[in-house]
Amino acid sequence: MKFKSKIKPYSAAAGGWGSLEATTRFVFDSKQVLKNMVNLMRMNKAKGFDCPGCAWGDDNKSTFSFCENGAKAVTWEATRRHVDRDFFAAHSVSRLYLESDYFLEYQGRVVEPMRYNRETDHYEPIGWDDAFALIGKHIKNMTGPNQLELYTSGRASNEASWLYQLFGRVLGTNNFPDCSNMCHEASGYGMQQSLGVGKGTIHLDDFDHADAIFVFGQNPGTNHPRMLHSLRHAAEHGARIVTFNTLRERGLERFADPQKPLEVVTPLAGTISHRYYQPNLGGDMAVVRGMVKALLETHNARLAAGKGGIFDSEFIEAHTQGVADYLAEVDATSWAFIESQSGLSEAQIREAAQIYQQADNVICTWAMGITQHKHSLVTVREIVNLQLLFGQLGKPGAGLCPVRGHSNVQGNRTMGIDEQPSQAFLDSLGNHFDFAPPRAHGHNTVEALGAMLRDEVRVLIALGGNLAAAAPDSHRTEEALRQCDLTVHISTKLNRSHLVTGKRDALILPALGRTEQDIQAGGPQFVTVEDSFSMVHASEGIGKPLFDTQRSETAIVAGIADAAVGNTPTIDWLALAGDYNQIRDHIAATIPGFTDFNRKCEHPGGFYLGNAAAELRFATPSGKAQFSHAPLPESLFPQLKGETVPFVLQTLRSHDQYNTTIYGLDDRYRGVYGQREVLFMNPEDIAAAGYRPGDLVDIATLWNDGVKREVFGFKLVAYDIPRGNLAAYYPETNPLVPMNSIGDGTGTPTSKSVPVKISRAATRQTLRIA
Ligand SMILES: Nc1nc2c(c(=O)[nH]1)N[C@H]1C(S)=C(S)[C@@H](COP(=O)(O)OP(=O)(O)OC[C@H]3O[C@@H](n4cnc5c(=O)[nH]c(N)nc54)[C@H](O)[C@@H]3O)O[C@H]1N2
Ligand SMILES: Nc1nc2c(c(=O)[nH]1)N[C@H]1C(S)=C(S)[C@@H](COP(=O)(O)OP(=O)(O)OC[C@H]3O[C@@H](n4cnc5c(=O)[nH]c(N)nc54)[C@H](O)[C@@H]3O)O[C@H]1N2
Ligand SMILES: [Mo]
Repeated sequence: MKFKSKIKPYSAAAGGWGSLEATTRFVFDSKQVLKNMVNLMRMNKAKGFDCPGCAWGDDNKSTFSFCENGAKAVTWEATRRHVDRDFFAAHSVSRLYLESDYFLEYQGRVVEPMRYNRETDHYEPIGWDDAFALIGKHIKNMTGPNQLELYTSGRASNEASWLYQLFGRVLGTNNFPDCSNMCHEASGYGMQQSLGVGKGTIHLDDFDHADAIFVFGQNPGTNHPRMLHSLRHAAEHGARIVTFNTLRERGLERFADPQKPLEVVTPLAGTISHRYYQPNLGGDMAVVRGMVKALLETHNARLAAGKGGIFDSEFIEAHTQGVADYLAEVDATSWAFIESQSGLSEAQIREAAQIYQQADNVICTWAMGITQHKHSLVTVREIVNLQLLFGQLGKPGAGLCPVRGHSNVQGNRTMGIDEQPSQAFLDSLGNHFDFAPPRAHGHNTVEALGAMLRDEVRVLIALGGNLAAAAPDSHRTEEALRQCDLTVHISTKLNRSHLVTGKRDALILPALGRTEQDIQAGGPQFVTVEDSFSMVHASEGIGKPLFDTQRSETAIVAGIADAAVGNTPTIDWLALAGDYNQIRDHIAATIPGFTDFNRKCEHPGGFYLGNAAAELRFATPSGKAQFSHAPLPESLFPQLKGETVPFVLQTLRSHDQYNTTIYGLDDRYRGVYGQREVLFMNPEDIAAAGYRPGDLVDIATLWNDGVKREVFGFKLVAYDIPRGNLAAYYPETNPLVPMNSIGDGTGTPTSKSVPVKISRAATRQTLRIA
């Protein structure tokens, strides 16, 4: 494939014609125009399927409840392109390995189960029964249940993931590494520690009642486009939106609603951000600390003047613990340190604090810019602290909103895809099915890879996702996967993980997608998912599957479980897969909040799972919301023991990708076209280092373990980013993220702060063909 590459800054608003044009181009390109249009119209409506894009909530009000990137996700899935046995016969695995991630997925849907033949280096067809039997055999050959790793990517439905976790636990392991371990772990654990609940506390319509919305480290224009509607709407109603983002992101500046034709053709495009601040990578905890420092001064000054303070003392008194320790820590943090770590001036931080103070109701939202650092957990807790000081919880228009990634990643956790399940959950599972679930914690993603590298893992099963490309330290990750005896990928599309095969066997099992009809023995089935706002709702595919050899994820999981553990006295796996209502009845019996699950699914728009913290009930040891009082980190890279770090690199998404799925080579809002190996850099940094925009550089990680981590030939793009900070796309830069560089208390790879140096590209040594 040949692409014309150019760099051309984008000047229009986000959304608008650009996005309509891009959406229609995708819909019409995909050769299934009619089917695609029908799909789009039903997406996120009361009857139809849940958008497989992001986990933003649905209001079910507008006719076309979709966005450009949701349209891409759907058309990418509902393509007629496919990789069949002829394709695999024509291309060896070693040959395919040289291709780009874009090329691999572009080949289309996986058709039938395939088994790797090491002799010929080709994948060959295998029947479903034989595939299940092979997995069963490998699992029975294991000498302990923890030699199995069960990875999950956040698209899997509640039904499939609940069955999957039951299978693992019946077998005896809690090894459930998942994409969440690389994603929002800090939000879950941080909020759990502070509030006793690891989920967002607001409803979608709280955005209509907020006076201020603070958006930290996320790029909704690309990754949660429907959130722009909520922000836009809030701004129209007078809410002030304050953005903290290292990069200037177009979608956070101006937005024209592509579903409102007038906005697209007139200058009605709305300003999104009232203020836009660009902190250093990893600087947000210092930003919030500074805001609280400024607010504390005001509070104390007012108290000294005999006026009431500005903190919500009643709320603090009634519902929280630990405020004194926290405020002492704030007091002890100097402005000089806050400024140097945040990269913002005291004046900027005071200005943000003032906007916060002037608002009655405040929502804080965040995503990967907050969660993929070493100190992410305490950063999340710092944001919670700020909200607690002002009682911004348990009232309309206020609260905490970690904006999730994958469309059902939150639901997966609710269903028990968790390497650290609660004892209460295990008790309920054990009682219901009369068995003894394993109690010891299992592996998260990085720990699973470590166990593979130590040759402790025999079988890896992946329910969706693309672990080889999504995980850090690509070369070591691949080495890890190759240590397993058997790798099994339950996938919709060809991807890199299929080409990094287990020592003895590798299988690709073709799954139906969210958009497709799912017919089982008991008739047509629907599944359920949970969004970022704890709304659970049904999702029913409407497209006819391309091939009758593709199976639903739930059926595949049941087939594996049946072959590996057989029927237990109380579990008939295949019968469960024949009728998902039965699975939902078991979910109702084992997971809080799901009583009467099947009946509740009939409710259009779904049902709310509830959130105790939002009702000011805190399941913490003290029964109160807990202020944290962590100091700001001395350094973002203590491992480097003071070594000079010339640049900090973040690895992020372009507009034309869904994680490791690359839809195209453009990043429209950032003005990049036809290429992905680019490095965004401050123009003064470019000049100071003696380069010019367009020059090619190599990037190398500075780390403490002697391992060389480099990528080659990245084109410099001058960009509005603070000096010393860099950005480049994931997954091309995953080789740079050290596997042992993880968040404290989260285990999440530090994909948003990689210490690097750059040098002029010596030779262009790209491993993969674009
Ligand atoms: N179309 C599309 N939608 C998606 C995805 C996709 O790939 N494509 N992925 C899904 C998934 S799994 C997830 S988790 C989400 C990801 O959604 P995002 O978190 O928006 O994803 P990233 O592209 O990683 O963007 C991180 C943003 O945070 C900023 N940032 C990075 N580091 C810092 C920092 O230290 N401080 C501050 N203040 N800002 C920082 C970056 O400049 C960038 O704007 O989106 C989900 N939705
Ligand atoms: N450097 C760096 N690394 C990162 C990140 C980063 O910001 N920087 N972000 C991290 C984050 S937030 C996440 S969530 C992870 C994502 O990690 P993963 O979830 O593992 O990766 P995806 O790219 O979303 O997975 C794409 C594959 O999923 C399969 N698939 C798609 N739809 C379906 C389906 O409906 N069913 C099944 N069974 N399979 C399906 C397709 O075969 C496709 O190739 O990556 C993480 N890695
Ligand atoms: Mo994610």
